[in-house]
Amino acid sequence: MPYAYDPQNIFARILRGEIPNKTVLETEHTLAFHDIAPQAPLHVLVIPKGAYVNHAHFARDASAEELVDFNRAVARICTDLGLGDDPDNFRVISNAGVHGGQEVPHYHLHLVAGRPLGRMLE
Ligand code: D5M
Repeated sequence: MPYAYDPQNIFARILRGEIPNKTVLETEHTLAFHDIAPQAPLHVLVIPKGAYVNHAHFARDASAEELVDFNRAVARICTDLGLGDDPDNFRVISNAGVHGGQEVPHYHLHLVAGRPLGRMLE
């Protein structure tokens, strides 16, 4: 099923180099950079370079190579930042759509850590 992707969204512009970012990690298919409005001492956004709007689109339409690259990039960041050995020390979130609170319509995963995060769903 095709879906609308806005090539002028801010993360597409970051990927084209039109807007600067504070890169944490770049691989063939993935870019990770610091969130401009961090909600925790560590707040990194991980995005695929491909044009996907949300997690469902990415999981459904990305190639196996892109999926592995993306997930391994997340693991690499956790390891590099010392989070990977303790699964209690970080959270990954991906908002989707209006009800999901998504502001930027290019799939991204928030990786947050560095403070007690509490329970997300009450
Ligand atoms: O989250 C979108 C996130 O994107 C939000 O936490 C702010 C962040 N953001 C917006 N513009 C930028 C730039 N230019 N650099 C870095 N981070 C940015 P959402 O899940 O869509 O609500």
